[in-house]
Amino acid sequence: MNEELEDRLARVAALPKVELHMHFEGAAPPAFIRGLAKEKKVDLSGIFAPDGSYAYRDFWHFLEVYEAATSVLKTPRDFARLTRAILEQSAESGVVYSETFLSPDFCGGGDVGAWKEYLHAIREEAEACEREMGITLRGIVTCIRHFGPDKAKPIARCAAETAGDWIVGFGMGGDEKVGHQGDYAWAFDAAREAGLRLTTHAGEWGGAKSVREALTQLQGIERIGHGVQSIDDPALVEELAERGIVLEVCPGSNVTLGIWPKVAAHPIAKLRDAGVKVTVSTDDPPFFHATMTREFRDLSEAFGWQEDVFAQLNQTALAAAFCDDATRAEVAKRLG
Ligand code: ES4
Ligand code: ZN
Repeated sequence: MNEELEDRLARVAALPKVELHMHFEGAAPPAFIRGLAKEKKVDLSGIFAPDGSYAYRDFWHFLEVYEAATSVLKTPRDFARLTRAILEQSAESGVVYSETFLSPDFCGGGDVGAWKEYLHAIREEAEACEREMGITLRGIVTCIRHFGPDKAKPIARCAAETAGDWIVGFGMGGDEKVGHQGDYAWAFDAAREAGLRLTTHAGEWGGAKSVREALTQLQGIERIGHGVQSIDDPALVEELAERGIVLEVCPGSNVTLGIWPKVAAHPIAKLRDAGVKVTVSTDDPPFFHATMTREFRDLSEAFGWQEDVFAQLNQTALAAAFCDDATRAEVAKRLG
């Protein structure tokens, strides 16, 4: 690698970063989950590769391994410990603001009282980390699509009951090929009426048509998780740009799961050139061997992007963050 490129990648890697799309349990370091499994005497050996990383065959198997890993996260205290492990990991990548998807399914099974206890523990630890490390965390309550619309209703109730300055959004993850976005309209409506901002996973696996579905079958969607398959529908790309819909793009995740063979073939640059508001995130960092530093470096190497492009990506992400404006102003100071 020539010296000029190395210098550029080092400068890009050192930038502060804003991240909007990270699944909380999916960010759990494998050593952390292994440690909890040992403490609780649960045999999770089947989900780890010989080198200690998570092992899975494809996206659908990943969702199974993910659920197995979360099975050792039982108490609010476990989630508080996880909060610290995740924020240490993100802070190491220079992340100064992070929005994370939290699933009450894994925090009391959708019971509002239990969810409030888990949330209290997570928030308290996050605020301690903010004081120590200068990283701000906010939560987006997330229902899981393949659990079905009936399971999404109590999750939306959990979201509505805790909507405020920390739980700032509602979203949906899970298997995009199950059902339709509109099947979950009740949950999204309840969340929106409680003042929450909305994002949903589409256009990672379900094609451009799944992005259209998100925009037509749900009201008030401001951001799309992934959304990158929109590239196959030029009229949709134009619409996204015109409406200012923000894409939470996770290039490393997409490449690891084989949607594109390498970052240089990823459509993020084309989407950006077409005027779509793109942002960059890690999705489930240890599962995909992703870090925000690596995302920035790989994009710079693949597309020749200089620091100004990454500064712009950060500004787009901060403007699209669901936090209040006082928080946004605080984070803006950290971006310099
Ligand atoms: C996901 Cl439900 C869920 N969890 C973690 N990562 C995901 N990607 C898409 N859905
Ligand atoms: Zn995701």
